[in-house]
Amino acid sequence: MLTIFSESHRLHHGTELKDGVLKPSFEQPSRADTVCQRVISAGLGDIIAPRRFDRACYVNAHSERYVAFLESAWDQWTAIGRSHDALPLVWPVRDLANDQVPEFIDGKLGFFAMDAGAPITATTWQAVKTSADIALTGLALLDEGQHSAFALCRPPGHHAAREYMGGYCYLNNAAIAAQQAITQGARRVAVLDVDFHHGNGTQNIFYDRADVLFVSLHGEPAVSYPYFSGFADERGAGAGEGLNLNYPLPKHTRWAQYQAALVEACQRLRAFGPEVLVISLGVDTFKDDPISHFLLESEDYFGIGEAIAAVGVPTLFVMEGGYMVDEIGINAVNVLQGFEGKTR
Ligand code: OKP
Ligand code: ZN
Repeated sequence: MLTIFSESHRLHHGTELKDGVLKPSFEQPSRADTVCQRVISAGLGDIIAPRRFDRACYVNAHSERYVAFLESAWDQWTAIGRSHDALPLVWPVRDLANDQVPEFIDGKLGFFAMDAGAPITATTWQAVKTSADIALTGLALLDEGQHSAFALCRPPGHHAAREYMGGYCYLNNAAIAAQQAITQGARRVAVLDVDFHHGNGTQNIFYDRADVLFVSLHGEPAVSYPYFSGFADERGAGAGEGLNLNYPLPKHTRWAQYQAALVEACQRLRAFGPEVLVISLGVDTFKDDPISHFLLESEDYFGIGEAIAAVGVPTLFVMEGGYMVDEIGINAVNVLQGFEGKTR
């Protein structure tokens, strides 16, 4: 399997609030480098650079005004003399929600964000754009006849919705690739999200769509970020009714319980008959992950790959989460090797 990777991801490293204190984010450059090293040491296949794509490829999954905001936020932030990471501090909750984009940057940051977990620095946009281009390059490889590809994206994308960033995510790499497949003529595309956290952004983008099935396995919202989505009764709307499937799982979920949900999810994916399958590949379901609370072991990740292979569709793997442990490389590559038929 080919891997698409760029060192441009290192242009992004930010801060986040942890226990009420601003600290370096768990979402660190070393993550992608660890996974890349494992791709090499495991002999997964060649590593190639991303191609460049036009910004029009990000619009459709996202709105024009949101992409324009991401491109210009740092300049607006520094124009008034600020130099530390740009972070929002006020949000349009429930009764305050309307469709007016504020003029001032502090208002814009809140309007286009779900939380304070997506800091913007001077070079964030360059890294974010390259990450989306990595996913689009992976999709192009499937078009050109590859049965699978690994888009080693960083920053991740699945919390980014049509019009907001959050949870370390800016552009939704997996959704952009899925949308590109549709734009290029696919009638049905499916996205399976196995990151520990609910892929609220991907759900948001495709919620009313009949041509894209979204399926997510994740920690139950009562105790897991992002807390306000990922419930089993969120099943899609309008033409997309029944085409959004959430599998919330309890704290301390282990492989047997996870596998049962995954196998059922994969049957649903297969029944939909997609022409392309996009996987939001997070490995923060691992037992030692510092911000999550499932208990998967490294060898279980082969089983995730096997279950995905059983769907029998050309598959693009898009890297999402997995934090601060050496095993993120092992676990991500175990999924890819499990998909290729290697079992333990
Ligand atoms: C991104 B991805 C929990 C804080 C949560 C944001 C987590 C974003 C996860 N103590 N902060 O889905 O891996
Ligand atoms: Zn996650």
